[in-house]
Amino acid sequence: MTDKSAWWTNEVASYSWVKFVEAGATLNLNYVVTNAAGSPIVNALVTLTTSRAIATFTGSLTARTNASGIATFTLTNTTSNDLAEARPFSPSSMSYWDDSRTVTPEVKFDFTPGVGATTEHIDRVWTHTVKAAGTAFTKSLLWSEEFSGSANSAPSSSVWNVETGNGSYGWGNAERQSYTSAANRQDGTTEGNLNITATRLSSSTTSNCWYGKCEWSSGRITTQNKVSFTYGYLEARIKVPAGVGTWPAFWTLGTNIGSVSWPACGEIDVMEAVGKDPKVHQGTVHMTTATGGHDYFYGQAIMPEALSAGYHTFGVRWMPTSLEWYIDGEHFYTVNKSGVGTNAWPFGPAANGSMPKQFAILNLAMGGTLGGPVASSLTSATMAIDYVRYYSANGLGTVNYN
Ligand SMILES: [Ca+2]
Repeated sequence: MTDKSAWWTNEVASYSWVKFVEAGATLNLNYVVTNAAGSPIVNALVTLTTSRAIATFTGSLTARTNASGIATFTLTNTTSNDLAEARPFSPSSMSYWDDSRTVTPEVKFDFTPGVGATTEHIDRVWTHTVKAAGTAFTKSLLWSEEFSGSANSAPSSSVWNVETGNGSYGWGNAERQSYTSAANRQDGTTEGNLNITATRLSSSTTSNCWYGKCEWSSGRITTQNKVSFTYGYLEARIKVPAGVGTWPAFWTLGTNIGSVSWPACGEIDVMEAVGKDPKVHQGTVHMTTATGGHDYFYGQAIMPEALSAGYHTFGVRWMPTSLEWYIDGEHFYTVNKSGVGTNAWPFGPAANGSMPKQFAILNLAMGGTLGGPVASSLTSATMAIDYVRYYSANGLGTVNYN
């Protein structure tokens, strides 16, 4: 039988046991073979049968029990980190895996031990290959916006541009809101927040959106042409709103967007959440394909409770050949230049040697392609941003005042 005491527990009655294994890591499995009286059987041959799955492992699938009746298997997970699942936010809790999972691919591997022809007692181990942890680094603060202005004041115009209107086709995403400057207000508290508030408009509004009279007002600010960043660690502390149809984001675009357009400029979505999936935080990167099309990669952190229940820090460590996403200091997703195939990588030095620069954007969209239909009962939603901070990471990182 499986020596459960040595490793993990989940669904005791089901004989189904879950183990998280990082891509590239080693998995040790121990099985105990006993006779009907419970005494160990020495030198019994134990054979592992395995499922066909996306995950791959190397190592011997046969072992003999030792003097204590234990057969030990040492298996190396050879699954590519790029194929691995996003790391669950808290691997110590198995509860996420009991929920319906929407992550693809679910990189599972199933080990089932057998002794001789006896298969009456089947224990199985489902391994989930999760992405390797982010690398430890030292942060040094280079720039910050603490939103410590007086109550009801606008964010500093020396740092932030206020964008207004409904854009083209709802900012390209069929969004329902029209942005106004009045939606962006600092709260004057000791903590100092910028509140971006979305408000359902009355039917008498005169503001027009792509679909007719605008249903919502909200806010969007950017640091374009004022502050941008090259590499380093960018983080914001945010409480996202609750409500089906909300779509808050903290993200960046390349400062060369005016010359090369999107997505060639590159886009890093440090934080993106939608109210219809209240426990899910998503990190995404956008770029062009070799033929100039659009491609993107994303990872999710699935939280134990709704994101809107409190503040979280959302960060990205940007290195010339990789991006790592963090929530509350916990790494959950990595995209490497080596993992994007023939796509362009606009996050490293350009062919002419110029350094990439990304500026920051904070906004609260309503509805649209990702936000989905807005709940009819929702009349207001507020995204609170305590700060945006930018650090060098292991000495790498530059603030640009353009
Ligand atoms: Ca603050």
